[in-house]
Amino acid sequence: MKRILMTGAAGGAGAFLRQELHGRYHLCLSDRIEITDCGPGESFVEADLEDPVLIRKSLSGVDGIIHLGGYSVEGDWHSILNANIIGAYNLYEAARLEGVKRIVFASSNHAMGFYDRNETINHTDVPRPDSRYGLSKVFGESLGQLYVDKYGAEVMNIRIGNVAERPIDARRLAIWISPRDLAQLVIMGLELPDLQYEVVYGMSDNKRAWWDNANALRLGYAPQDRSEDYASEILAQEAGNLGDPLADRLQGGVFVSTEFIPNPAKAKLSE
Ligand code: 15L
Repeated sequence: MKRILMTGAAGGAGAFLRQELHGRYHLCLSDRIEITDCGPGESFVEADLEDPVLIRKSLSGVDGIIHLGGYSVEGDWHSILNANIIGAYNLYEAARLEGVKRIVFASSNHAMGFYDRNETINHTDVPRPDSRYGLSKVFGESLGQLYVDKYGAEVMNIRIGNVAERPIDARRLAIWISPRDLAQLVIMGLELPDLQYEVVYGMSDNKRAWWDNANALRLGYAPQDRSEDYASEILAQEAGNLGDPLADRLQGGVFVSTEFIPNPAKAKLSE
């Protein structure tokens, strides 16, 4: 059975993927917080992403990596820099040194959040990050491209929308991904023969999508779940909500409108 290192395994996506991937791989779970509920086929491994020596140790005997670690929402620059940018670099570098080629990177829709919801974008569109967090995901994706081109790594970047049991609001009707659909993409990233560098969108079969996920479908993705099944209930719940015009117009939602300066020329800049 393949041994797979899962960074950030104590987070929400990690919890879903642990359930979905159970029995398929031996999962070496790492996080800053010790994971104490390891089941059969799982073990905890200490690997702070900011500590290159520990990360290298955690990769011994590993066949592939699911990199979920780091900040999964907006944060201050220092935190994002250390956890997401330096952390991702440390992981890729340790993987190169240990000869671990296959990496599935949990990128995010926030790498593309400044696109309008009227636009349908695909894996070839240029990034438009909506936050320091989104910017760190653009860095992580490009880091993968560099390690593929220069060192022969094999990388799948999944721009995850929102993973949950069900979509939680109108925005998520476009970007939701069920745990089993996310697991399908992760398995493709770990097991597809001849993978070099691919970018796919992490969403289920969503009628209201803003993304053309042709690249994932070309690679064999066959999503099982559809957000539309929840649409009438969610839209009825939200009917009459005033909302935030900018967040409601652009794909990244409140990640776009947070700290947004409507008229930079006239704004008094604060530190
Ligand atoms: C993300 O990238 C976050 O990790 C997640 O917490 C959600 O905020 C999600 O995006 C989203 O856009 O809904």
